[in-house]
Amino acid sequence: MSKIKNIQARQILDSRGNPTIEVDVITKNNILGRASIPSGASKGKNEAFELRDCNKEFFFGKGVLKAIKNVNNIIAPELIGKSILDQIYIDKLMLELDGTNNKKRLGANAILAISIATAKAAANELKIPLYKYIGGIYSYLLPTPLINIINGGRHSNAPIAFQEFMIVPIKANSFLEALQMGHKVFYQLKYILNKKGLSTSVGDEGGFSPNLNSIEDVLDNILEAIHMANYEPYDQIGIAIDCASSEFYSNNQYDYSKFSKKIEDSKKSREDHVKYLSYLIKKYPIISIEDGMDQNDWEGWKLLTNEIGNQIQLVGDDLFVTQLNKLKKGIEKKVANSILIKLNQVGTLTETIETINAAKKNKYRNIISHRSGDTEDFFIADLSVGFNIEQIKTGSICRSERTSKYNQLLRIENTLGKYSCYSGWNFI
Ligand code: 2PG
Ligand code: MG
Repeated sequence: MSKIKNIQARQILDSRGNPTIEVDVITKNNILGRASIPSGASKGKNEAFELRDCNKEFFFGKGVLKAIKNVNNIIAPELIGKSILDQIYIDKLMLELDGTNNKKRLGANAILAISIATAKAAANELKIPLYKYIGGIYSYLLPTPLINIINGGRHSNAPIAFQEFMIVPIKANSFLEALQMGHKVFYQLKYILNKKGLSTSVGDEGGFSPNLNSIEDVLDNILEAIHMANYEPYDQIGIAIDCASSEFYSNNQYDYSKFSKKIEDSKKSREDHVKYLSYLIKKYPIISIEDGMDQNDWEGWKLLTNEIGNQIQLVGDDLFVTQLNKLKKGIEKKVANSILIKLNQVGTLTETIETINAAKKNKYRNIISHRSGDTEDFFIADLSVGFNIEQIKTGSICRSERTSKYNQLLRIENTLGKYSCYSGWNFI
């Protein structure tokens, strides 16, 4: 059984050009596991702590040299000599070393980089694909991608209150076919926007960020693209949105005008905001809404879930921050019916898996997710297949940090061959 020989941390850049941490875990047999950590722009308040240097002279304070020091000086000496296969033990040991409830001392970015690099080194050591190391021999499900095509909110400077508009290939025979469907709609949309003289430059997650007039204007354009691509809305392609409501909730109001100065977009009470979402799902083929309500507006979440929770997928992102205790509260209060899984919201692989399992047990759907600032690391692709997770949200079909995940899923599908299965959609 191979042991950890060395751990090395360094600073690299993420897709927004901001610093992030990369860690190499090296075994006695000189086998390498390497991981880099993404970073969010619209972060949940209760996310695990991302340690940054806060030195304004160095990358505007975003440097991660303190996190690197913690890896090299505090964590590495404790882990060297430990078995590479003891993932749970290694994760728990790091939690003990940190000793805080949100990883504030060592940094969730430092801890998670080691956690993921450890799993990768173990898979490499055993010479088995990562997804099989994580999930075992019954890992075969290729997730349905929620493909980002329009970026608003904090992810672009388009005047659109909601953060993400995605298309969901519902009926496809394979992951490859699902991507091809997404590709077709994406380029039809580009054509439509071009023709209207609107910008086709892309936002942080690779979706377009055009100067459209309203949320409904966005949805109309997407619908037009789905039709032009010759797909049946609902039956073949659905729409998913991430309102990222916490970003525009203040003083008990949902203030759409924070990102949009258009006349239609105004301040809405909790009740009116729910009514509007409920109106949107009647008018458009929307099958999933993420963060429909603010992260602390549990009353609003209850209202929304009672109103439309039996019709569509309601996903808690900022609400649950991938953390077991938050998910448990949601299950208890019967709010939302799905959870977004972002490893760096919680900070270790072990805790992430605990949350995934609790969601499965309680019939909440898991959606594995990237962050808006991401890297070329495609670990989440293997994680999703490893646990047969039905959906993945990993951006548009352009920008290499997004396509790296899709490409790994294509590799896995190709390797599994006839034993693979495309997830599709069976919610309603
Ligand atoms: C989200 C994510 C990812 P961020 O809100 O779901 O799309 O954005 O990484 O900025 O939190
Ligand atoms: Mg979100």
